[in-house]
Amino acid sequence: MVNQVVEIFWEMCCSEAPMSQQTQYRFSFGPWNISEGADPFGPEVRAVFPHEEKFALYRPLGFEGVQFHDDDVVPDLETLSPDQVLKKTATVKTMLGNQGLTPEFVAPRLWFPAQTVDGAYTSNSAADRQYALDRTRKSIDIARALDCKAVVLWLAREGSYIRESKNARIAYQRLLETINQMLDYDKEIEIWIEPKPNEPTDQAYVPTIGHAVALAYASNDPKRVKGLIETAHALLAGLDASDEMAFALAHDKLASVHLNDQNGLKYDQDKNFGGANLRGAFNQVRVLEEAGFGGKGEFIGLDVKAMRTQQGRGVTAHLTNSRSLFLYLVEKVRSWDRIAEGQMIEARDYEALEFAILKHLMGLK
Ligand code: XUL
Ligand code: MN
Repeated sequence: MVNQVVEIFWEMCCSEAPMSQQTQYRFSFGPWNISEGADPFGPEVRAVFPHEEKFALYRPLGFEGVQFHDDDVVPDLETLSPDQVLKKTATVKTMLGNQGLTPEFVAPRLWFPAQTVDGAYTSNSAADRQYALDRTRKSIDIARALDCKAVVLWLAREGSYIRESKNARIAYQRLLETINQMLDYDKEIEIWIEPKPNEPTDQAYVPTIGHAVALAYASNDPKRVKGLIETAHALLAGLDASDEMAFALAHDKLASVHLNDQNGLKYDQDKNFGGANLRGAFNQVRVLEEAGFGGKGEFIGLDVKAMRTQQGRGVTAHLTNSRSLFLYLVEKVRSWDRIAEGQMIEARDYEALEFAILKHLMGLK
C-alpha cells in the first residue's frame, strides 16, 4: 500500500522530468560579474581590463553564455549612428564566435543616463519616456544583430522614492504599453523581466515574478514575455527564491535565472550561490532540476560579485565556486532518496523529512 502511494506520488511530482534524462547544464554570466571591486564607498581595487579579455576567460571557467547590457556590446552607443552601432555589434559577434560563446540576452542599461533620473518608461516626463523607448529599440537592434533572441528588463528606476511623486496606476499602464511597443517593434524578440523590489528606488513597480507574469499575460503576445528570477531579489522581497521559480515554471514563464545569495534584508549583496543559505540553494536547484529547466537550452545564469578583498587581475573564483556549488547540489538532488521522501510525506512526518534533508546535505546517512 505504502509503495503504491509512493508510486502515485512519484508520478505526480516527478514524472514530467524523469531523473534519467539528466540535464546537461549550461552556465552564463555578464562581464560586470568580473568586477574591479568598486562599491558606493570606494573606487576600484583591482585593475580594469577589457571585455575581450573577459570573453577569453568564459570557456576555460566552464561558461558558454554571455549576458550583456547594451553598452557592454557597444560602448558609447548614444554617440554612434545606427550603422556604427551595427558595425561594432558585428565585431563583438565575431569575437564571441571565435571563443565559442553564445549571447544569452541584451539589457538596455536604463539606469545610467541623465534622462532616467526619475524613471525611464514610467518617468513623469514624456521626453524622458521617449528616450527610454528609443534606447530600448536600440538594444533590440543590438540583440538581433548578435543573433540573440532576448532582451532583459531590469526595471531599475521604475518606482518611486516617495509615493506621492508618481501615479503608480498610470506607471503600470505605461510599463504594459512599453512592453507592447517592444513586441510590436520586433516580431521575434522575447522580453524577460527581472523583478527586484527595491534598490535603487525605495519601492519598485515590478517587485516579484507575480507582477512580471501578470504583465506577460496582459501583453499583446504573452508567449514572448517571460521572467528572469534572481535569488537575492526574491529574498529582498521577503520571498523564497525556489517558490518564486516554481511559480514561474508552473506558468512556463521562467526564461533564465540569476543565482546568487543574500544575507538578510540589506543592500543587494550578490553573494556566491549558497554562500548564505545552503538549504535555500538546494531547494532552488531541486525546483529547477525537477522541472527539467535547462533542457531546452536555458542557461543557469550567475549574478555573483567578487569580494572587494580579493586580489589579482580578473578574479573569478566567485564564479567557478558558485558553478561548482550548483553542480554539487544537482548531485544532492539526484541522489536524494525519493522513495523515503514519499514515505515521510505520506506519513506526514515532516520532522523526519527535514532532518533527513539536513543529514543529506551534510553527507550523513
Ligand atoms: C541588479 C541586477 C542587474 C541585472 C542586469 O540588481 O541584478 O545586474 O541583473 O543588469
Ligand atoms: Mn541580476
